[in-house]
Amino acid sequence: MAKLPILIAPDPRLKVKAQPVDKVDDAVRRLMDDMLETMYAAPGIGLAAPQVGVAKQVLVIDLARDDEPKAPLRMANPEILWASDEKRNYEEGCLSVPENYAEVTRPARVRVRYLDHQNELREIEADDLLATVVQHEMDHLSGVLFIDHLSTLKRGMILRKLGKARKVGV
Ligand code: K1U
Ligand code: ZN
Repeated sequence: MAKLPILIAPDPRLKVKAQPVDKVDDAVRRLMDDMLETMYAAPGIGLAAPQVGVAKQVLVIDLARDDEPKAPLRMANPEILWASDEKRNYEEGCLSVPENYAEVTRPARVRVRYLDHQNELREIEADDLLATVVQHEMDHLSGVLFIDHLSTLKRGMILRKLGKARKVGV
């Protein structure tokens, strides 16, 4: 497994629409495992392939706490089949928008269909934090960042801060 560099906004590769995979083969499985290693090292609770510069519809999530056994979810070509009318607000973060957090409103529950690491078609109903994180990661596959859900003013402030930090090499 390999730890991959994580792209930081406003990198244009974060705005690209990812392509579906034909099947989950050894190369996609390796990407999923490298993404998990990268996510655990960051540390984070989710990661989407565009964040490591790969424009493929692949994401990983692990919501297990430090004192719990690892519980990785590996998804390719995820699709939302159903979303609840009920909404949930959550203060989101993003490894590609470091040190910035903001409340985002999303459906509280979603049913998601995806290919797992063995190329098996699966469906899950996600609620609570899993619903938030899976929607955040699926946004990455469409070139959308959590800051795109904020006002133009707030997004501009965050992007300017990140631009300044990049110039001074923070
Ligand atoms: O960049 C990413 O997409 C990962 C992101 C996932 C996420 C977090 C919160 C709400 C929505 C999506 C992160 O993992 S940010 C880091 C983080 O939340 C965290 C890190 C260590 C322990 C617990 C949480
Ligand atoms: Zn993110």
